Formats: sequence, structure tokens, C-alpha cells
Amino acid sequence: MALTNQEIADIFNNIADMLEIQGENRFKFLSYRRAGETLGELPRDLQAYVDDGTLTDIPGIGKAISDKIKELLETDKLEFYEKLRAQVPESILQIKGINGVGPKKAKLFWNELNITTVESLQTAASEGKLRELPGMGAKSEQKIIESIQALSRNRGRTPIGNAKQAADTILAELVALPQVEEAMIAGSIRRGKTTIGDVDILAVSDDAEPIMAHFVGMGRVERILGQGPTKSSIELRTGLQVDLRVLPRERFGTALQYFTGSKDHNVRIREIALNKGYSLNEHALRPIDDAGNMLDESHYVYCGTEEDVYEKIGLPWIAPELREDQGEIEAAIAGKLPNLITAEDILSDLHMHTTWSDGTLSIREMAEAARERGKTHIVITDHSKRNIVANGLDGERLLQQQAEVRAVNEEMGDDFHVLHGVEMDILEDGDMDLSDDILAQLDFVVASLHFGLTQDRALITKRLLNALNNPHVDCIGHMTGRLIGTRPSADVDFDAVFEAALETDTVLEINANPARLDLDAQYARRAHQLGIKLAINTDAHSIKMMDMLPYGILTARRAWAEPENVINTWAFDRFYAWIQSRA
Ligand code: DGT
Ligand code: CA
Ligand code: CA
Ligand code: ZN
Repeated sequence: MALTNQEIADIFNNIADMLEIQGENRFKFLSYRRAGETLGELPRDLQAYVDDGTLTDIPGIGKAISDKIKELLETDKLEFYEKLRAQVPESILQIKGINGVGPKKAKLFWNELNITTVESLQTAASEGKLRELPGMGAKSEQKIIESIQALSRNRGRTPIGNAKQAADTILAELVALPQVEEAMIAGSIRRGKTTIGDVDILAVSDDAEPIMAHFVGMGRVERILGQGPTKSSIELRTGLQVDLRVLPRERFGTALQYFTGSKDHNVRIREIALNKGYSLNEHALRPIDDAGNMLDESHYVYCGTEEDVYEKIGLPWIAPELREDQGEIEAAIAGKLPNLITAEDILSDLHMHTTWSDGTLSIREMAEAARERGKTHIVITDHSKRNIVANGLDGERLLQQQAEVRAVNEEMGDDFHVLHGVEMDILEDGDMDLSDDILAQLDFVVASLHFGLTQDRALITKRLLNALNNPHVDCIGHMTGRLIGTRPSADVDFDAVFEAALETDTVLEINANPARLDLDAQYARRAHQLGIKLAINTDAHSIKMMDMLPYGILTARRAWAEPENVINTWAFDRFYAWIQSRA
């Protein structure tokens, strides 16, 4: 199967970065970057545009780029890209991804100090060599050291957004093979962890060989790590490892249970199985006699489904997101597993951006996209004025925007509601970016930290407490400001913040953007157990980001959240009455 739009978009983004690092002219690399952005957002597969001859009708796709798209679709490769990769070490792209670096600095380090890897950058920084370079100083050098440290804490792990997208693409390809009866993603992706070590896929079939051959022969494979009759491992061009196991139908349940993990959960499950007289592994429940001897294969109990595995050892099925040995076994035994929230429960999205600040779509377009996705109400929350690069709004522009929001709300009819809010910056000194008289005119106010995230705990916490205690603030957006794998969380005193959130009845957001997933599940769990209201918001700046909601749902489920804990499950009337009852 051909490369996906996103995979092709990634290649164009890499080309743009490599050209910029090489010092190519702006127009050239920007055209690739723009193409990369456009391709990632297209509603149909690129092949469909090729088929009906409309590829060059897409804005930003001229002859040169359309030829490259066709080459990639036909051959899975691009000669231009391969040549570029021979000139610019690909490891430099990782340097460019470090917070505080970017392509210009990556080029500088490469040209001046011959730095091509994160490791050599770290060495140079710790030896104080970076500060000597033009445009650099001790402070920016220190920032790079800290960013690399944050990165290495996640070394080798991929954010779930990237891993799941790659896994879903491969899964779809496998499911389409005639030999595959069923296939599923197991491991940490199924449990919804924020970062993924490797991808684990299971497929049901009695004819593994052609499946394995297809798997290791896919265009996106960089290297085959192992190929066997029941298990193969590959490394993708992105560096991500994918394991595929093929097994017969009657073993699917035990295998899925085993390879979903976590290891800690499975240790507990095996203990329980032993108490029931079974030795459990990925193949079967193997009965043990009174003398402690395992009976032979003719006595093995096979389980085609996971439900079956749990039932045979006397437990209800446990949702994968809970399987961390964090109390789920005890809850299952006591019959007290939570009624976890699902995507279908979500009726609203309370944080999103439009072309008024740094979004790509109009208010009307966002409203329609949300309605198509089954929502009944949204809040438009563009950035406030402190966020200059995001074209943040001052009081005057906000009030102009309000007129448009009200008009779109009218146009959308009675069964869909567009409310007006803002994502207001909590300033570095702890003040709010907008005055109370402006905030009082808005329906819903999200307050967020975007700057000064490295301040000490006392300052960060004071800023959050100021926001929580402002009577107009309804919700705290992405509280810790972390960017998974690139920027550490701000140092927040959660006890103090949770106490204030509870007292002021302020909502805490789980930001669904897979680069953020902030609050993290462990904090979201503590928050709702204290009685704090949660929201799951996409913070969408585009249609594509609206479709990132599942990552927020996974995180909420890992936090043991039930529908009642999350205000996006509320019908419009209930939500509106609640915001009206507040300042
Ligand atoms: P990852 O890949 O680091 O994000 O995390 P997982 O959970 O996907 O771990 P992985 O890929 O090493 O293994 C997948 C699952 O297979 C794991 O969650 C539990 C099971 N598993 C793998 N190796 C072992 C093992 O040595 N003992 C036990 N009990 N389970 C294992
Ligand atoms: Ca894994
Ligand atoms: Ca694995
Ligand atoms: Zn936002």
C-alpha cells in the first residue's frame, strides 16, 4: 500500500528542514514546509487527487511538488530526498527539534563546530563551546542543556500521537491482507501511555508467512530487525520499532491479554491464575494438579477472547487503560471498576482557535467541523494579546469577535451552540492578560501559562492560584505547559492548586493534543477523586487537531474518569446554566 498523506507530509517537512539547514533560499524551503502542512490536512488520500488530475489544484502544490508526490506514491521513495539525506545528516533534524534550537542554530552548530548529533551538541554545550558562537550566550547554552536532559529522560520513546498514527497505518494494511482474519494493536498504545517504546501488533491467521513477508517488505521499513514464522520486528524510517505476532484464532485472547501488559498488571493476573490452578502464559491457561505439576498439552485451556481469559480466572474484563496495577485488580475483585468515559460521551469542545489568532479556520468552519464530529456546543477561545506571535486579541478585538461568534451561533440553528470565550495568558508576574470588565463579557474563560514556564515552584503556583481565584476564570488550560519529549512540565504545587480549584469550582483541562496530554493521567485522577471538574479539550488550531480528541479520551480513561467527572459530557442546557451561575 502507498505511503499515507502524513508520511509524505513528514518527508516534505524533513526536506524543508534540510534545505533550511543547508542555507537554501527561503522561498524554496518554505514551499516544501507549506506543502507539508497542506498535505497533512487534506480530506482525501493523495492518490485520489492524482487519479482525478486535481493534485495541482491544491493550494501550494505546483508542478515540482506534485511530481515528487507521484514519485513517492509510485515507488515509496524520492530520489531528491535520498540525495539530500546523503548531504545533510538526518541526525541534525533531531538537533533542530530540541527546544531552543531550530534550523538556523542547527546550521550554525554544524558549520562552526561540526555538530551533527544530539550527543555531540550536549558535549559542546557542557564544555561551554556554544556560548562563544554568534547569537548565543551562557543563558541560551544552559537552556539547550536543560532541553537535552528533558529529551533524554524519554530517550528512545515516541509520543503516542506519532506512534499510533504509524501503527494504525500498518494495521490497516495488515487487515487488508486476505490471510489476516483480525488484527489489533496491543502494548502501551492500547493502554494509552503518553510515550511508546515500541509498537506491538497481533494478527489472527493460519497462514503467517505471506503476512510476515508483506510486513517486512513495506516501503516505510528502514531495517528488518528479525523475521520468523510467528514474530517479526522492523524499524521504520522514523526510528520506531514495530513487532508483529501472528497466531491462531483460539490463542488470540491470551496473546492479547499478555501483550497488552502492563508487566505489573500481568504479574498480578498470573498470581490470580495460579490461585485458580492455572499457569497462564501468552498461549494458554495450563492446569496445575494438586502436586503442583503442570498437566500436558491435552489439558490446556485456550481463550479466543480477552473476556474469556479474565472470566476463567474469576474476574470481569478490565479496560486496557487501567492495567497498570494501580488499584484496578482490587476494584475488579470488589466489582467496583469505573464506568469509564468514552468518545461518544463528549458533546462539547471548550478550547479552540480560529483565524482571529493563530488558527487556520474561521469561526464558522470550526463550528461546522465540530457539528460534523457529533458535538452540540463549542467555545471559541482565541489567544489573548500577550501572545504576540499567535496574534493574540486585546479587549477591542475580542468584542469585535464576539459579534461574529453571536452571528455564527444564529446561523448554526437551534441544535448547535457557539459560545464566546478566550484563552487568556496568565502573565509572568501573575497578573491576568485581560481586565475583569472584558472577561465579564465572555461566556467561558480558559486561563493558561505560555511564558515563564521555568520559573520556580512558588512563582508558578502563585500565578495559577491568581488565575483560579479570579472570579471570571472558568478553566485552567494545559496546566503544566509540558511538550512531551521536548519541554518539561512547569514545577507546580499540585496540592495547593487542587485545593483552590475545588474551592473556586474551576475546571481543570486535559488537553487532548498528543504533544501535551496535560494534565497527565496521574494528576487528572487525583483531581477528580477530590471532586474537581475535568474538561477534555482539543485546543484545535485546525480540523486535523479536532481529530486528536481520542488521545484526550485515552488519558481521561487512564485517569479513571467517568462521564460525570468531565463537563464536556454535559448537555448544552446544563453547561449553559452552570456558566451562567458563575461570574
Ligand atoms: P513500551 O513498548 O515500552 O511502551 O511498553 P509495552 O507495555 O508495550 O512493553 P513491551 O513492548 O516491552 O511489551 C508488550 C507487553 O508484553 C508488555 O506490556 C507486557 C508483555 N511482556 C513483554 N515482555 C514481558 C515479560 O518479560 N514479562 C511479562 N510478564 N510480560 C511481558
Ligand atoms: Ca510496546
Ligand atoms: Ca514490544
Ligand atoms: Zn489553546
